[in-house]
Amino acid sequence: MSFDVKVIRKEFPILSTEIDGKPLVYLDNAATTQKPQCVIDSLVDYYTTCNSNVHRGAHRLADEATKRFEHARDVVTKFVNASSREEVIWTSGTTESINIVANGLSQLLQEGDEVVVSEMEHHANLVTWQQACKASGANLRIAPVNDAGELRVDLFNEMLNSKTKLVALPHISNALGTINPIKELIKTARAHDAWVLIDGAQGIAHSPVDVQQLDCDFYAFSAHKLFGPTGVGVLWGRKSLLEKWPLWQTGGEMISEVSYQDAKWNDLPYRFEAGTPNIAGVIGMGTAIEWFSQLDMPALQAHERELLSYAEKQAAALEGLTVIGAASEKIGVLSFIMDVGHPADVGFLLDRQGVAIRTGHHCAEPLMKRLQVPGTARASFSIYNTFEEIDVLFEALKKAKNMLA
Ligand code: C6P
Repeated sequence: MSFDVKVIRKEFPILSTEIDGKPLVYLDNAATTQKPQCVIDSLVDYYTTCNSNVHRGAHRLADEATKRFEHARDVVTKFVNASSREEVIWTSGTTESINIVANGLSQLLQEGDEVVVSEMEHHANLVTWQQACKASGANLRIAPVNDAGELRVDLFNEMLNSKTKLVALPHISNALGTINPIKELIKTARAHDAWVLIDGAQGIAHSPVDVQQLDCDFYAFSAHKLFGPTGVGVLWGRKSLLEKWPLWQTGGEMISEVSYQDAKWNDLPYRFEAGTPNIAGVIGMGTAIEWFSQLDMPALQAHERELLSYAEKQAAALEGLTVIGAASEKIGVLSFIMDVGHPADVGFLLDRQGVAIRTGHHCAEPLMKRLQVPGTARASFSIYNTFEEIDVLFEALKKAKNMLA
């Protein structure tokens, strides 16, 4: 299989947008990726041809909607190599996926138990556990990172003990791009009989994920960072654990029998899927993953690595720019500060030149404090970005620098 960035770009209509007459240079892919035409078409097609509720109707449209909806579950099952489709729970995204686990955990934790996270967490994988620990009297322990933004694996290992109930770590840091050695970390955690949740919001689009091989207990991700729609995502969980995990929401679909006084719960995966789901979103996610799966993953990874090293070379040559996050294993994320101005000013001036990046703490405020920066400007690359776009980024940064100086 081969990989041609020009061919890929043609599939994304938004990439031919202009901003104030300049071609859009979209470098905010860690926030959300753009959508290929086939994903947009699948949403339109669902609403145009078979809009209906799933699992309920006694009619043709409901059958077709249910068929497409459940097909998407099979697509995800294969994509992450889950051992059964019952392990794939639809959620509104990574945040809800983590909340389902944290809400259950808060009922299972006892005073003195420990939950371990890291200093590089997105708030979704931090505040959730803070709340679970507060509700139960458990202790939240934070594994440190070094100045390059890499997890201190030695200190993480020392932190685990017989009180560790759950370890929750990001596959890849959103703010810095650091790729964590999750296979090794999961192995250590499981040796202590701790459950492991991997926040896969960034990991899912940048490396193959095989949950059986990883041997974690939960893996959470969103469709929108994987070329799919917003408002939908997945909680993958080990079946034996999900079967006994405390309920999340109650209502329709998650029940098997109801009386005025009581109810019995449905089987997996529906047990965690109360109410009408995001049907179009789920179908669109399935299409996105089918589209992504036929690409050449090693070639995509090589392209992203080349984009990063090309950008890093230009960053090193631009006086006054400091890269934040120098992990040896990184995805295409260039987080930086400039000595002439605040990241927000840099972002504003880049936008005037058609370059879209994200600025601020990237929902990782404690990490910014740990690294002693007010926030960063973050350019994050995806499979459709080009070397020419990186040239435009650095031309725009030079102009921004002159304007701010
Ligand atoms: N990071 C970013 O710009 P949701 O919003 O539920 O789809 O994903 C939350 C989330 C959790 N963990 C990590 C590592 C993430 O990167 C994100 C989302 C975006 O970095 C938006 S804040």
